[in-house]
Amino acid sequence: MADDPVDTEGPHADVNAKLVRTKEQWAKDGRALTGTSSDPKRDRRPPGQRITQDFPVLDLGIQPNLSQREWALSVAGQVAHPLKWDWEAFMAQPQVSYLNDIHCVTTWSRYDNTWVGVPMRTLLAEVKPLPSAKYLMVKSYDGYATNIPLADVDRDDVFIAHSWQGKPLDRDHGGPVRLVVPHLYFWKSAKWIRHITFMDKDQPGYWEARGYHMRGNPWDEERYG
Ligand SMILES: Nc1nc2c(c(=O)[nH]1)N[C@H]1C(S)=C(S)[C@@H](COP(=O)(O)O)O[C@H]1N2
Ligand SMILES: [Mo]
Repeated sequence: MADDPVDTEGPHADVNAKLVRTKEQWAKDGRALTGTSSDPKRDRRPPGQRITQDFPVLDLGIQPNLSQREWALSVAGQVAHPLKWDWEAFMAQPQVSYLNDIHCVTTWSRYDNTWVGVPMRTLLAEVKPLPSAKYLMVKSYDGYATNIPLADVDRDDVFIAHSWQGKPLDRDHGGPVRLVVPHLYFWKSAKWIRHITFMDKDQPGYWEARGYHMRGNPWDEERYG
């Protein structure tokens, strides 16, 4: 398709196969599990996490090179009003600043990230999920996908980001546009988002099909399923 900057058949040839195998093995081994659980209200740092100052890049090794003009987000499935936002429509939505911590399943956490983006609740108000909608599948331009319960995005702290630390989001961190779901492990925060499908039944995304947890709450160490 002429409007497809990258292949839509899912990640294949360019995927960093070694990295994928390593992470699958970690899931089998239960790597980094401490066997403890904690309360996010009491413990800022989830069990088994260590703080890093830098911002590591983690993906499948395919980093789509998308201009703002080439990017668009479509939403379909169990919703009353499917939508498609191109860059202009996206930027016409309410713009909100956020401050949060992020927690990667590979054990790094990064505190005090500042972001600007569109609240997920703005998108939900537009599309109006049907009563049958219980889960989302979020799909990206690199072929990545991740599933998230609807209840985990129907929150004030979940948003669709275009800027980080006062600058447009870099390509390697998901620019021009990524999802941010700070209360779940960071693999749920899809970079280069392209499509969201609302579903009645849960289905695994890319990592969830390879041993990662279907929800991914860091304070309960939901690293692997
Ligand atoms: N589209 C896409 N989004 C993705 C990924 C990916 O491979 N492709 N990797 C996930 C994983 S495993 C992590 S830890 C975070 C990393 O985000 P960062 O590279 O900005 O640190 O992105 C998540 N979102
Ligand atoms: Mo990750």
